[in-house]
Amino acid sequence: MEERLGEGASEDREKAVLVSVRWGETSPGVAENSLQELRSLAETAGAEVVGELLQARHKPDPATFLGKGKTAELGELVDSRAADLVIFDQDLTPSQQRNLERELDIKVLDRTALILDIFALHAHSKEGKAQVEMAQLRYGLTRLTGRGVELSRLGGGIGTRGPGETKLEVDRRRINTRIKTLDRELNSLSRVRKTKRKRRERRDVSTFALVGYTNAGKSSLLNALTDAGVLVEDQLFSTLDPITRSIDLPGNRRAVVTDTVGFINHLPHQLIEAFKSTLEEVREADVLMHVIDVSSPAMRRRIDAVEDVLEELGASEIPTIYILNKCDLLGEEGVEDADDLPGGVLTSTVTGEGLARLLERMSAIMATSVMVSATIPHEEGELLSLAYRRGQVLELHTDERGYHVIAEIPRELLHRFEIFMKEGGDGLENGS
Ligand SMILES: Nc1nc2c(ncn2[C@@H]2O[C@H](COP(=O)(O)OP(=O)(O)OP(=O)(O)O)[C@@H](O)[C@H]2O)c(=O)[nH]1
Ligand SMILES: [Mg+2]
Repeated sequence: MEERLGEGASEDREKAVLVSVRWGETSPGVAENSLQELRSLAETAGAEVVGELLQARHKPDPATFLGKGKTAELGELVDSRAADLVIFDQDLTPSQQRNLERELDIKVLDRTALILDIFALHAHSKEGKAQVEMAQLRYGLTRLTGRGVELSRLGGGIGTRGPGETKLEVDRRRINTRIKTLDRELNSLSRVRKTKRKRRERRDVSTFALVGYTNAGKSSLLNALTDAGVLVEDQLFSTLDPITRSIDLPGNRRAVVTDTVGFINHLPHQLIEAFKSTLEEVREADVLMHVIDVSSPAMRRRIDAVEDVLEELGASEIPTIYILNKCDLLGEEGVEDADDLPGGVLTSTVTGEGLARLLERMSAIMATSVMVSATIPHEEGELLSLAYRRGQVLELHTDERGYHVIAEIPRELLHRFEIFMKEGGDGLENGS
């Protein structure tokens, strides 16, 4: 499968022309970065980039996204470079995509379709494949109008068509049936994952989840810290299936670290939705390790993009260690704004710099405890047992409102208790 990743002879690879539109307020630097990212995405998907077109506009043309003149120019570029497809950096509406395909007589993809394609290429596990298919179907469903020909091969077989139905309705029904099947499959796979996680929780191990922009070095870091032997590649979205390894930390502490799928600017919503079981590993982690490529000029925007996704996952309250990775690529001047990132640790998985400090930091986070006073509703009894297992319960009484508890818990668990704590915040820091 990996042969498709740009290694084949160049004539086997699809030739792509990239198009990006710079909106009024976007700076040229940001637009160039974005186009460069699209280039990596296209190459990761196995395409050869044979041309690029950038247009500045105030708003997209409702029919063809680009203006008339630019569309004609694009047509000429496609012809002169003998391109096989055009990839837009922005998302197109189904009708813009259709109009462009008709006008240019060529396959037109948008950024979301391209990212979905890479995910499809990199999905190996049963769960990964099912999640990608789910995202693709959801994406396809919104573009079904008039494009039934391509989508019809996704569904069941002859004999599903009822009298008087149009092809479109049949396609829609097939897709919905398949989505339902996948949903069931994913739910049962997600239960397996949950059981594994519960078993870990019962063993009282803290869980750290690596998060970050794609290609930041998350898998490299897991390998460097634990000899995990995870595939590391200079391409986007190498890792899709989460992998968990245990780790010994200074001070005789044990924890587990999970490496999971990377994020990107405008991570397609269908993917976040479909990968919810994989991304649970992030949401349920005690501590996040946000890996940042400090050598990237787009570092700030990438941090924001990652934080947006974390927010969407409901994971933004989880304590976070910022890891400024690839510091071996920095010049003398270092990173200017590293100080704004609380607890940032500079690391390099190439030279090993900072790794010992990172382990210390992880251990220190586990050693800090806080006092909480909370009223935990009866149906959240799990939380009470968590306080018993991982902390020390100092006072407990029960009434119809729930369990009134005063406990000393590891700081990393505070966010789980916070919503049940009384106003005025009684999370007092103890320890280091
Ligand atoms: N120079 C340098 N390169 C690094 C460092 N860490 C990782 N890399 C390189 O960065 C690329 C991406 O590394 P990965 O570990 O696959 O990144 P990832 O965050 O897991 O990426 P995805 O799984 O694709 O989201 C690889 O080519 C690594 O060799 C580092 O500290 N310094
Ligand atoms: Mg990875």
